[in-house]
Amino acid sequence: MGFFGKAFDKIKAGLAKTKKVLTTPIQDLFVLTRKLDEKFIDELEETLITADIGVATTTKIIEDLKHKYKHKEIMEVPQVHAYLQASLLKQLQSMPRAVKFAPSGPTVILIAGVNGTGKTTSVAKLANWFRGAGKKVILGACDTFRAAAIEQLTIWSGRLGVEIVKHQMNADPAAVAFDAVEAAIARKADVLLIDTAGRLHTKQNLMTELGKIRRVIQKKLPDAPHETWLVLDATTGQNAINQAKAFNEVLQVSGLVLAKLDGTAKGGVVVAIEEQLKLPVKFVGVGEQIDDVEAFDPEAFIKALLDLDKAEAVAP
Ligand SMILES: Nc1nc2c(ncn2[C@@H]2O[C@H](COP(=O)(O)OP(=O)(O)OP(=O)(O)O)[C@@H](O)[C@H]2O)c(=O)[nH]1
Ligand SMILES: [Mg+2]
Repeated sequence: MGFFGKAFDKIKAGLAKTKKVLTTPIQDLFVLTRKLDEKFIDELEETLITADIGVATTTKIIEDLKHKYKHKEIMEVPQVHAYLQASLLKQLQSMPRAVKFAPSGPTVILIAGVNGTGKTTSVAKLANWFRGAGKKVILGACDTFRAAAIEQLTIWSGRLGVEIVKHQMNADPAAVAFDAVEAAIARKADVLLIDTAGRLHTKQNLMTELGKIRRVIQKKLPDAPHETWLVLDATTGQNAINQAKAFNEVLQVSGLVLAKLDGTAKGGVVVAIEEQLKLPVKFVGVGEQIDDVEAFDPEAFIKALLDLDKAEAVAP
């Protein structure tokens, strides 16, 4: 197993790394000495926006809080903290988060996204993650756009000791996908992860090509791809919304991989992205190493976002 052997501990440890990279302004607001008043609520509103929780979610939470404050249902700062925790958790828990595995045969997971968001690295990390969960994994190198892309995934497959299906540069990516599905069936793989070339969501011909990859996969396995994940760069901000809309049109995206969460202090972006896209974040990327991926766990995330370990002292 070598240095990849720790994967399963990682899965069990939950969002340990996410917790380490998350430092949000929300954590600083809840101090013992604060009194609950209009000023506090205004500050909370500002802080939630600053933490990238998003306008829609923030407005909903603040309006509701103001109502509860007015009717004396919430009178102290620790109650606000508990309320905030409960509302955010409720929102995140309403999303279907678990990986949807095929009832039998290989589970095909198609990975897409704009250039440089972290697709290939995420494919490698996910391969390691699924393998840690006892799955037999195979990779499909459908980014045939650059020779370096095929090489990058080949190196990962070698390090991980998982099989890879690839063609030459400039080959039809749909043909590679077809072969990869065939190989996954033949080798009795549990999970096939398909890497695709980065593409600008506004480039119609490239988006059409993605649709073709999907249709060709379906020709071989009618209920595949079982999952289609859009990789978003957590540091991107609002443009992620436009990307997701365009990819969703050609691919019926079933979930998000939010890479580079370690590159932003605004972990709240997970909440905003889900609220706006109505798509679940299934995994988060928290670094460049092979084990820097975590299944997104709302409870652990909220705990980290609101720094609940520290807040225990403040709790009622
Ligand atoms: N800090 C950090 N860096 C990441 C993460 N995921 C990917 N990267 C880095 O982001 C850069 C781009 O990653 P790739 O996986 O090649 O991105 P891609 O989407 O496959 O890129 P294209 O195929 O060119 O579209 C690399 O330098 C990665 O190491 C992450 O979770 N955290
Ligand atoms: Mg790539």
